[in-house]
Amino acid sequence: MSANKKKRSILVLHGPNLNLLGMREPETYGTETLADIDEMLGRLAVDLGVDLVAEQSNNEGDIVSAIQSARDKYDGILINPAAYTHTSIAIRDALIAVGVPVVEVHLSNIHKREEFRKRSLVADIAVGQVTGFGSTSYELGLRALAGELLRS
Ligand code: CA2
Repeated sequence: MSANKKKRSILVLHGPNLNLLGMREPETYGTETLADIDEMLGRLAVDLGVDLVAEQSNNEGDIVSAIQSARDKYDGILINPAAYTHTSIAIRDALIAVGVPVVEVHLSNIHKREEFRKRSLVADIAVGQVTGFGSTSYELGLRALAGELLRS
């Protein structure tokens, strides 16, 4: 690492009900638990040379606060807003306000499910969206975000 390149840090945010992963609806969301996904991301972060902190909340306000607090602490956000993807102007506004690159991920393919899941309030303000690959969506999203940050 050259002297003027500091290590990049990434905040991973998981939205409501993702704490139930691996316990219900495996046909839609797979059999891995959230802890499994966070462990995988932690290992990948080491390989990619980035710092990573992961948080989950079932509460919209807590997610907004976590995004706001990222301002001086993190260089990018990897987020699965879960159901708030489709409804939360507050999360969208917080992501815009914090101004760091955002990558949106989903376990299921939101474009081939119910109509209401096809609209994301995050997609057009994100660097990109990875959807439909199970936990691999998170892996691909982290690789993409780390690549984006390490190039800048
Ligand atoms: O596919 C995704 O990652 C979603 O963000 C998951 C959300 C859903 O509302 C989005 O439309 C797509 C739901 C997360 C709920 O997770 C559960 C996990 C296990 C059992 C029940 C729910």
